[in-house]
This record gives sequence, C-alpha cells and structure tokens, in this order.
Amino acid sequence: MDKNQNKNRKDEQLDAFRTEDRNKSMTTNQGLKVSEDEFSLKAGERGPTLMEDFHFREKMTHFDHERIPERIVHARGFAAHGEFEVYESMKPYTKAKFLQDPGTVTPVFVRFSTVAGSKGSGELARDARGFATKFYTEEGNYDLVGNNIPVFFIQDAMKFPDLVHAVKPEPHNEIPQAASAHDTFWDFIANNQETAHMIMWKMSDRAIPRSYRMMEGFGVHTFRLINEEGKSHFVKFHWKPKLGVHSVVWDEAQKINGKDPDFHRADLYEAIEEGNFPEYEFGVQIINEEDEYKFDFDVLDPTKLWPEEEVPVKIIGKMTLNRNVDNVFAESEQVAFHPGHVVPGIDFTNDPLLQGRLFSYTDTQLIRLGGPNFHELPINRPVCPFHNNQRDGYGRQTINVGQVSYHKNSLAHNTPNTVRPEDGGYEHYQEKVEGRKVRARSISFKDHFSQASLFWNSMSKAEKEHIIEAFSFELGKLKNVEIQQQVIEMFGNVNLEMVQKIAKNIGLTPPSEGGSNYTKSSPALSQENTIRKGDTRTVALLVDKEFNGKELEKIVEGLEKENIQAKIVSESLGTLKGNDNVEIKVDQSFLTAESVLFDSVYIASSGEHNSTFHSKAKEFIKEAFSHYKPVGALEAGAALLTEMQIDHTEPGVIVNHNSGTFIPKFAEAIANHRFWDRKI
Ligand code: HDE
Repeated sequence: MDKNQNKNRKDEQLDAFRTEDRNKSMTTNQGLKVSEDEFSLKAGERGPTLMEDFHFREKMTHFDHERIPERIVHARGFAAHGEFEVYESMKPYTKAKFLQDPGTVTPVFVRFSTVAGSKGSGELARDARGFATKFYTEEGNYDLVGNNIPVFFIQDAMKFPDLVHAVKPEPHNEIPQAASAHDTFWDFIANNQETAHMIMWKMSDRAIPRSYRMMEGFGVHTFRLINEEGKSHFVKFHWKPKLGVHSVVWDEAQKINGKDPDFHRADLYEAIEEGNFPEYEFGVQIINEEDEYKFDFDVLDPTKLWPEEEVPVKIIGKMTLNRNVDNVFAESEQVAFHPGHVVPGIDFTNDPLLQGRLFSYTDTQLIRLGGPNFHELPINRPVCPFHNNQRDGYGRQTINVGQVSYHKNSLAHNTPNTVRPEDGGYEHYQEKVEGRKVRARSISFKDHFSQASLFWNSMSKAEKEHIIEAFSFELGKLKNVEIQQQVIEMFGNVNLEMVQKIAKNIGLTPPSEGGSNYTKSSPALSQENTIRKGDTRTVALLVDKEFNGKELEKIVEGLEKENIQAKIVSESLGTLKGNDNVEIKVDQSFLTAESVLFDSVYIASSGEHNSTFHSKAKEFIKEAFSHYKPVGALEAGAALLTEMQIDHTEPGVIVNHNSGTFIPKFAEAIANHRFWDRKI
C-alpha cells in the first residue's frame, strides 16, 4: 500500500526526520566514509584489537546504549497513525478548535497496549488494554490516554504503585509474567474493595479482545468541556469500533500467546497494510454541572461509569487508522502520552485518580526518555509552533537563537508573549474550591459494589459463564486459601449465585448468605448487543488432494467479495491439484496454521485417503468447534463432520450442498463471531 496516499500535516512534519539508508554509502556518525565494517583494527592478523579503532568503538558504544527503560505499565504496545474527523460541532460545549466544525480533520497517533506484562510478553493476556490517542491539533497536542475498560481499580492515585506492585510478577521469583492469577494481586483486591467493579470487567470477555480493532476505548475519568462563554459541562469520552466489540475465549487466548504472541499487533499492522483501515467513532456523554449530584454515584469517582441508558453517548466524530509507523522505536516507543496535554476547551475535574496522573506522566517520561526534551522527539512535536524560555538539557535539538531566555524582558519586547484566553491562551476553569487539608476519601465514593452488580446483571448467559470461569481460573492458581476465601466473600456482595459457583469450582464451601439487592442493568454493557460484521475476518480452508477445484475457487471468490480473508491450509506447502485438475496454491501447512489463529474453518476435503491430513484436520476442526467458531462444509467436508459426530444442525455449523446459497449463510455465521449455544 502506498504510504504517501494518506499524508497529513503530522506526516509531512515527520518527513523532515525520516532517513532512507538504502543505496547509500556507509559512514560513521561523523559522516566519515567507512571502508571496512567486518573486522576490528588489530595489531597483526591474530593480534589484539587496538584502542584507536574509533569505528569499532562508536559502533559498539551505540549498540550498548540501544535500550531505554520499558514503561512501568503498558510496556507491550503497538501504534499507528491516522486521522480524526468531526461529524457534529461541539461548539455549545467546548471551544476546542478541533471540535468546532464538521469536516475538520486532525492527525492522530494511537498506541494500544496491555498493562501488566513486559515489553515482550504475549498479547492475549487477561488484562485491560491501553487506548491512548494523541491529537495533533492546531492549538497543540491533546492526549486522550484511555483504556478499553471504562472504570479503574482504585479511586486515588496514591494507591497506584501498590496496585502495580501487586499485579506485576512477584518479586522473589518474578513469576508470573503478564498475568494477574497469583497471590499478591488477589491479596490486593481482597484488601482494597474499591477494585470490585473493575475486577468484574477484568474477569469478563473485555479483557481478552479478539483484536485492537474490535474493542472500545474510554477516557475513564470525568473531564470538563468549557465553551466560549466559560460554561463547564462534565464529560466522559468514548471510542466505539465500527467492527463491534468482540473477544476470544480464554482457552484460545492462552494458546494464541504460545502460537503467536504478536497476534494483536500483526492483526492491526496487516489490516492497515491491506487498506482495511480500523475505524472508531468518537462519543461523548455530557452531564450539566447543575446535575452533578443527581446520580446514585459520584461523577468524580473513577470506579463508576455513567450507564448509557441514563446518559446517552452522543457520537460526534470518527477516527481512522490509516498508516503504520516506519520505525517502532522512534515512534511507538518514544511517544510520550500525558493526560495533562490538553487544549483550550478541555479541562480536568477533581477526580483524585486523574489529579495524580497529571503528575506521574511527565515524571515517567523523564526517566524513560532521559531528560526534559522529549517533546522535541519527532513523534511528540506538536504541528503548531512552540516557543518559551525553557532551555538546554540532555539531547536538546532546538537551537534557540538570541540573547533572551527569560520572562519578563525588555530586550525582546517581552516576547515570547503570553496570550489572552480570548485569543487562545489556556485558562484553567475557575472552579470554586474550599476545604481543609485532609488525607481522606469522600463518603460518596464508598459504594464499591452496586455497579459491580450492574455489570453482572447486564451480562448474557454466556458472558456470565465466562466470568465464573475466569474467576475460577485466577483463584484456582492461588497458593493461599485464605485469599481465595476473602475474594469469595468480597464478591458475594456482587452476586451470590456467581460466588457459589466459583467457590464450588475451587473447592471452597460456598457462602449461603450475602448477595446484592441492586437490580438495575445496562444492556449497552453486554457484547451480545454489539455490531456484527464479517469484514476482515479470517477463515482457514482445509484442503487435501481430493477436492473439487471449481467449487473451492467459487468459495474463495465469494468469501473475498464479503471481505473475508480465506487462507488455504493443507498438509504441506506447494500446489494442490483438484479432481478437476484445477490447481490451487497452499498458503499455510498444519505446521504453521492453528485453529486459534483463525475466526472460522471450512472443510473442502473428506480426508479419507490421507491419514495425516485426516487426523490434523480433525484436530483443527475440533478445536475451532469447541471455541464456538463457525464451521462450514459442502458435500466432501460434511462427511468428515459426520465422522467426527458433529451434528450438522448445531448452531454455526453451516453445511450445504450448493456453493451459491452456502456463501451468504457462512458469511453471516462469520459475522456472528461465536455460537455460545453449542453443545460442547
Ligand atoms: Fe496510566 N500510566 N496511570 N492509566 N496509562 C502510564 O506513563 C498512571 C491510568 C494509561 O501507550 C505511564 O508513559 C497513574 C488510568 C495508558 O504510552 C505512567 C495512574 C488509565 C498508558 C502511568 C494511572 C491509564 C499509561 C507509564 C493512577 C486509563 C500507556 C508509561 C493514578 C484512563 C500510554 C507512561 C502509552 C501509562 C501512570 C492510571 C491509561 C507510569 C499514576 C486510569 C493507555 O505514567
């Protein structure tokens, strides 16, 4: 795909920093042409290397310094460039320039991530996902540093280091990597019960997304929008994927981590390379200042969401990711997000979690990126000019010309000058604040369980089963029975039936009393009610020597028309010849293709005459079937399903004798994603 097709202002700025080394002569960093790059300079062919070998020293020193500290959280991430376009003017609510006029396009850079694991960890960990967006607006960078879960574990930033210490691998043996199924994490949970709501999300399918392209994003905190008149509204931000919200199942997630730990980044990278640009609509929930106290939760509490049925999400724009990075280190690793990067018209609230984040993000960039000039790195530069009296520091790139680097001054006519709010200068919202200095939590933050129950009440039957399984898995990994018991008691406050089942699974005596009286539910929280599209989904076509070539060609063509990606999988690579002499190229063999890496499977051959294919195909189909995936076959493949005792009338099993009518049915099944009503 031609990368230049999607150039925007940010890309043009990045051009100044891009370097192409291909077809160039090799030089040292000082520009000296290099005549030999394989052998160090020695005193004699078999002699010692000489100190004077500046080329060797430069090459090795640079290499020795190639790594920077990984992010303490969100280390494992992947990013892409794109654009954000406004559908509907937000003028009544905010003066932010990039949200004023429908059609305004703003370049963006988005980094997705897991939270707990190290930089090289598997991407299918049960975890929240980071969803951080940098808008390069004309008024400066605006960062919306969100997650794919709308609430957080804790209510006060003071506890963040404790939370992260608890979830990271345990310090005495550094086990387990990228997993919360261990004693310290659950010990923290049981002793910090504000975590209840977020844990419900983390035990749900939301924590194992099928793709970064199929998950929502949330700003989590309540922010403020400020309009021209200086009026403030409370706001929560949402990203809604056009492909809907979809997940894998836990068994699959664990297997993908082994088979392809890069599954999510590869999915995003390839979708963009193929022109299947991921799209997310941007939504806002708005609450009038006067209504601050009208809800059964505190709008400043980051462990609470605003049910969409009570406060509708207004869709106001769309983001399209249309360009992969050129260099992961330079862009995705060096990008520095900060919830405090705001533009006029967007402001903070007193959410104590947000307040603490406003400190942490600059601090972390200082250690990670080695000094105060990280804003000069190409990926972090705003597209508008920036001027102030900050000077020097490690790695300074700007050459500030002139004598003056202080304010106020006469020598430069008191420039750079400050700008009045009416002319675009940032002014903090003049919220009236009064109080005693206390280390305390507001009483209005005390209800830790109602919305955890709201989430549970809103789940479908299958989603509830998955939550019970996830709890049982996580708690089942604990060594300490007392922690297990404490967690069971804690979540008894969410739903009694749920903990009774979990307790049974992990061999504890189920509690007989407790439970919740909270009966509200919010259908928007269930993935059952999401958008269903077959677009860009994958299907493995299992083919052996005996197959109907024309029919297979028709299937591939039909699926491709639906933008479903078909891959031919067989016993070995090469070309296969059908019964009708049609030749077909094999994309992957059973050695590299796994059912967990596909959304669905189609069986083109009965495999009767080839025992290797027969057993491998059966394994493949069995696994896909047990993960509730669509299984399709025409006549030959149907025989194999019958042999495997897979009932052709099971949900999502599409068996047909006519390729014409088969395609739409199979495509619909693929769009449906999974069939939970199957007898497994
Ligand atoms: Fe972060 N978080 N966080 N966080 N966070 C970081 O900043 C922190 C929180 C989020 O792709 C760090 O640059 C504190 C909530 C994302 O580069 C660090 C608290 C939400 C990313 C940090 C929180 C997030 C980070 C580590 C509690 C969702 C990755 C590296 C008060 C709204 C950004 C870095 C990227 C990264 C601190 C809680 C989202 C240490 C103190 C809530 C998506 O500064």
